[in-house]
Amino acid sequence: MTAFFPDVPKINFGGPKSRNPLEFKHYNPDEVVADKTMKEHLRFSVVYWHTFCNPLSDPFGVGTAHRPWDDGSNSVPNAQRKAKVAFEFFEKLGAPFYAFHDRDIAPEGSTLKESHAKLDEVVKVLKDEQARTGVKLLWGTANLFTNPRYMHGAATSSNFDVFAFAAAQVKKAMEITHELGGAGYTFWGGREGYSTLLNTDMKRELDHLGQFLHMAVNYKKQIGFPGTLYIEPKPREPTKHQYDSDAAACLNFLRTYNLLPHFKLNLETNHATLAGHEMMHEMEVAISAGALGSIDANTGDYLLGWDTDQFPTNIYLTTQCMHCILDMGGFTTGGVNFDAKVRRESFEPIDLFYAHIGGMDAFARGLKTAQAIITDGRLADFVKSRYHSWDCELGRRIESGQCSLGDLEAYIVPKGDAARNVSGRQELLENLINDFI
Ligand code: XLS
Ligand code: NI
Ligand code: NI
Repeated sequence: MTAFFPDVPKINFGGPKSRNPLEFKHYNPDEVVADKTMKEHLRFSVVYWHTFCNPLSDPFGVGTAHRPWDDGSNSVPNAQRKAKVAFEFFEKLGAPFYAFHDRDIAPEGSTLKESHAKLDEVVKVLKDEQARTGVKLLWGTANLFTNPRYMHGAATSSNFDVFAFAAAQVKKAMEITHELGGAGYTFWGGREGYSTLLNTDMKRELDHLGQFLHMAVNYKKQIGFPGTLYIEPKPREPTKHQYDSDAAACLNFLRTYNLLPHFKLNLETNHATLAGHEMMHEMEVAISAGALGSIDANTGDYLLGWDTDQFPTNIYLTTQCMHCILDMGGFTTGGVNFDAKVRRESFEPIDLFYAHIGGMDAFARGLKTAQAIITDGRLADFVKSRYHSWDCELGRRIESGQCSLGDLEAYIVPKGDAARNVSGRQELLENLINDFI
């Protein structure tokens, strides 16, 4: 292990009584919860972009991040060194996965060909480091939003050449993801949306996006990439109207263009908040469609209206997330991916450790709490019994599509009125959850 973080030892489990900020209090990777170890349940992943590339700037000031290993150049050796820093971080933290955009890991060249070549130089180092440490790639993606060429979007750009450029960039990003054994590949819409309909042919842009994704599906088959393709919904930011604004909008888009069999969703907490939903709502929408793949674990600030991407520390939130995940039978290719960044004031390298340790502990507690709620069974029993009246002959006929309005009229008219309602007991259930937290 090289020593870019000389003051940080391997992070171990110290237990709930530990007061050492460089120990886990709750995340004990080998501890079994129900049927699997915590490590297998949670599949933690560190994001390259926020953790190793984000200078911590904001609209009012330049970056504050102190990153002694970064010489500030756009050179390949600087990127290769950063790759080693990243793997020392993953290893010390005990994170089994990581995720990147093409432009996080290597600088962009002056032509696409040059950019591809630079990528290859860094991928070699990533491959060696993966082999050395056993850390795996959760998913890769292409950055189709930072470069000014993408001002009008990428797959929805009004400029055909930009569409072609984006396609070639995705092709290469899929290739390197495959080469690195990635478990998935993500499409976040970036600038796929619009600011004003005065200059926008919405239908034509959506048709282009549909075809773009079909080409990606075909290429996945062509190269034999076994990973899952994900779409990551997000509303409003950066464009006013993002096409992939929330889980329901994504599912509708995927169904319209016959893409649903090929994609799952990667849901991010802060994006749910911006869409005016709770994360749990987004997760249930995806699960109902059999399309929840992975989560970008972070949290927003309810007083700030933008994607602040903070580390999740709220046990109520992590419990809800893990309850959904356990209910659907756990992750397959997905994981808990910390798409989160330290605050601008937390500029020292060690803050990156504190942030991730806290997020991992919060999810470990969420996992244990959710499992305890499931084992207890009262919550699930309540929901089941709430629909008890449907467990009748006519109910079964409706649910299997074999009932008419006339049948229902014949049933209800002799009764005169519907049976009395029973309480939804929201407060009792909220108290029940708090018994476990
Ligand atoms: C931005 C998104 C982005 C994706 C990957 O808000 O969360 O970081 O996760 O492109
Ligand atoms: Ni994200
Ligand atoms: Ni985000």
